[in-house]
Amino acid sequence: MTLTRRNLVLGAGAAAVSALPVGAAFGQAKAEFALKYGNNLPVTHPMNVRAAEMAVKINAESKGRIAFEVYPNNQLGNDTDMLSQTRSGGMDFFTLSPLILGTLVPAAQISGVGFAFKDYSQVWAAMDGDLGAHVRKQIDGTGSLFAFEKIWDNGYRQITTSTKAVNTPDDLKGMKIRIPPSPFWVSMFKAFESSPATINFAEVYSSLQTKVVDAQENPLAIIATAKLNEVQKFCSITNHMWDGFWFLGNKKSFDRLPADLQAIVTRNVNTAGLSQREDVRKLNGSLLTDLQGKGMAINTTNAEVFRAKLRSANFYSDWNKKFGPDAWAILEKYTGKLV
Ligand code: X2X
Repeated sequence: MTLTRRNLVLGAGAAAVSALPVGAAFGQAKAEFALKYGNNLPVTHPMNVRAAEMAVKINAESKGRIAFEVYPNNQLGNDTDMLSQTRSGGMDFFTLSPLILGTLVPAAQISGVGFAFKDYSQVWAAMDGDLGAHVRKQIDGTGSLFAFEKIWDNGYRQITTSTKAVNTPDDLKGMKIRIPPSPFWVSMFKAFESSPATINFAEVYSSLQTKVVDAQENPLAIIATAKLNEVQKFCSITNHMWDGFWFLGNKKSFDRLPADLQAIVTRNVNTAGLSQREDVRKLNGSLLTDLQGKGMAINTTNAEVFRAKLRSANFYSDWNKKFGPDAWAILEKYTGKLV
């Protein structure tokens, strides 16, 4: 069977708990190094399309010495489980939002400051520049984890609800909104005077379906690939933060690889990350009509009104203090003055 991106990903869509079928492609004998990578996104999300491709390349370039296995869609557990497994070595790689990583590395949350990055040119200048380097150094400081240089993209986050459109911050007052498990996200949505509930992504669809929460926030690519439009009526374009996915590795596991295999993994993870960024940007830019066609009511908003609300709640000054002046100065080097 000729392996294409499409049948790799779709095949995995039907699979139960099993890795995307990339190893067998080369009829490879038992590999020296079986490497497990897990993530929390649907099989059809660009992250898994590119991850499946990347795994095929790693296995081929290592001449079968590596069996790189991709476990999508929370197959290895929810984010909290997978972070703990990657720290312990139960998993070798894991892609995680800097803000959820903030539960372990508080400094990592700085890339999620609300309305900080005006556009993607600022995002990549910062994340491929000194801000990304600063955060990766903090991740290294955990002693158990490291992050590859090129952060993968999640995109700008939008708010969806089953009850009403969000036109101004006042519409968020008292709203039961799901947010990922992160102190930073709690702080932002408390500043908006909503009632945030921290829930792992694995449980988001069911929490919305059963009305445990009325709202959530995510980039359009996730709203679409996770089919959240089936349980959400309104989609308010707030672009309230940019979010990414650090491609995290277990240090001990990676250090066991010979240098030539480390180089193959590193080059392919970073290259796949750059391709995934382009895919996510294009997909996020193309989904509004698609989601409208599926019945979602879309509205735009004025970012300055939401930014002013955060300012009046001391959100920026509080986090300036928490991250410290040096880190905040690195951020503002790319965004301009935020407070
Ligand atoms: O949990 C979320 O909302 C998600 C999928 O965007 C992240 O992994 C941060």
